[in-house]
Amino acid sequence: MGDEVLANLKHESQVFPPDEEFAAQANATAALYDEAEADRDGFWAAQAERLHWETKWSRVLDWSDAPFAKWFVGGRLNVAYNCVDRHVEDGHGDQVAIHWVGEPGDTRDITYAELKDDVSRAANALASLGLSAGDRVAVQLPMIPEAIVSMLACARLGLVHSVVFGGFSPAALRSRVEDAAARVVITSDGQYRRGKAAPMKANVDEALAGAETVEHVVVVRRAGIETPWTEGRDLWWHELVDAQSAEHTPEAFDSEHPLFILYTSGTTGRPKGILHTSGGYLTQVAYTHDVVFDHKPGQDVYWCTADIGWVTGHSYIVYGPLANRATQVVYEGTPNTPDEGRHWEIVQSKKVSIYYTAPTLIRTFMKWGDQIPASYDLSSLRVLGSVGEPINPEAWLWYRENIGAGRLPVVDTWWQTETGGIMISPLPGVTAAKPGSAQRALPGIGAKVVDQTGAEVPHGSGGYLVLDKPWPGMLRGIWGDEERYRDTYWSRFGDLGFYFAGDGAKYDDDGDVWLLGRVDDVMNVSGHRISTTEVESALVSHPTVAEAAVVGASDPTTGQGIVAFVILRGGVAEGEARGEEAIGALRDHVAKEIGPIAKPRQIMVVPELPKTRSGKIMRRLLRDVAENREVGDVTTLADSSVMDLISSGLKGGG
Ligand code: 6R9
Repeated sequence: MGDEVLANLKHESQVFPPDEEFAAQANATAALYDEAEADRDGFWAAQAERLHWETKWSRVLDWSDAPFAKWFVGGRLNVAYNCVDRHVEDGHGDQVAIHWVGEPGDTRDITYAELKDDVSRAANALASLGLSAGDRVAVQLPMIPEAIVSMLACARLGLVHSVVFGGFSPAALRSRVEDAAARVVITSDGQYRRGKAAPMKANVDEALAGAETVEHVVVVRRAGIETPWTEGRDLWWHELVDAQSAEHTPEAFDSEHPLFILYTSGTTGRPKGILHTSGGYLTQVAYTHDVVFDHKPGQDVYWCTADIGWVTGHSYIVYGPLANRATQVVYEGTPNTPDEGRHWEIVQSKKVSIYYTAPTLIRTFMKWGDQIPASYDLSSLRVLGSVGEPINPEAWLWYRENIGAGRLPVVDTWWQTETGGIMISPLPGVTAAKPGSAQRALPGIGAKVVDQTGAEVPHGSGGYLVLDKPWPGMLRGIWGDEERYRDTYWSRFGDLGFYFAGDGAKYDDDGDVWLLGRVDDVMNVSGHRISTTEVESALVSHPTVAEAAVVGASDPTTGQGIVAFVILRGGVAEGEARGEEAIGALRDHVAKEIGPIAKPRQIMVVPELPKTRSGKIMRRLLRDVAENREVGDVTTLADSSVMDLISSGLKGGG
């Protein structure tokens, strides 16, 4: 296992205790952990009271048919009513729900009262197409208000939405539409990306050629570009929706009524349609959005930079924040349009107080330079969040220092499409934060690090992350594939009943959890388990390195050898750093930071790293390069030309 090695790996020794003033006003308290431990069902019942239930549940959890859970059994609610109408009824109709910022500079402020009207009209429109509860609707839209309105309109009618990221190919959309047998697709004529209007509807048409289940395509006019049209099937949003009544009475659905399907890529084969349901999911996202971000309705301005095509957008743009009556920023475009200060300009002008983003973007900001955020007024910020991959201590510290004025709480939130909501995270105002660690399962959540046999590993050791107790936001299955659900998540540890997350993790000496990346990203060098993430962290902590990706390449003597791909920081002359000497210095630096065992066999300087559209580095492709193989399937890359750039750069530059 190499546990000794892990135990010896360098820990970031800095700890940041919570600010007293912050702690005094924090939503979370240390007592929550004990309360949840003493009576888990009672704890979750109390969290469910955050919502409006048309009929109250009779039982908190039914786990008798594990791994198929039922939460808040017998309860009935309408998810959209909880996210919109009740805030209007409570007298907050004039509060802004969404400060929308379009990429070209157009803006829209939408109050809760307006959102209620918009969602009601859209629900009436979908109902007029003959859709009824349980039917599936695919949504492929850019980050425009209609995306959120569409999701809520589905929820209001009990329709199951399947949002497909706007950057996905026609083939990817088609397989998702077919798998879910969607009856309607909602899309737009085009989308703005880096200052240009790119077609979207044309791709949808390509995807739908011969797709038999789709009766209608509803098209939002966003880019004003010429759009191919299929008479009878295609309908303009503004013609269909705007004409509808703004009155719509929401119907209550069973707590376990399906809310959405969201496809996520597995390690192999076709994407899995992760199924989420209503009452438990909404309870968990509302609870976590409240305690993890310390959200104060009516006071905070919240901004999650994810796209609604990913689970983070579902749970922390749409359902959690709206259930909690947030005022939030929704931004349509890329972070460097028109320039690299775009996010900070938005924080400054909208007075954003809670900012939630991904490590890959934080490292990009680092690469762009400290002077960019420094030239904006970021004093409205009070909580910073991170999600999507392990955040290296260097990026964490940069984030706190440069965005958080050296004092704001940073919450590193671990969770997955499958978990529905945040599972492991510090609590601001409660937790003494450690840069790079997600630290501890939230109150009500059970997580453990175990070895191959399922036995919990001692402090200072690593293994697999498992979730050992059911949780309200958990996936209820894989759409149409019960067996795959059992096999993928529940079979690894036999009868122990653990959910296998697919992530490696370790406990530090205090028992705090450090995520080490996907299990398939954990390298095995001479029988020692070394995380790609820790080597990446070490590399990024060197002043010449902006971003690094590390893979384990097969090696005849050691099993795997460590191969690193690095992007250099702006100021460093390429020729200079490419030299033998500079690469030697980086290898020594890693040896110094982690130990000689972690010294990369090879370091390659590259201009870009291959990333998926959600910003995850595709190490599989880098392994192909490291092992001198032909590069594999690049279709899920955000930019498929990146691999050519890397390969040609290596040939050219040696
Ligand atoms: C929310 C989301 C899930 C995978 C997960 C893990 C990685 C996400 C993380 C993190 C370390 C964090 N991940 N957050 N790893 N620290 N704070 O990203 O969902 O797209 O399904 O990805 O992302 O590997 O297993 P999803």
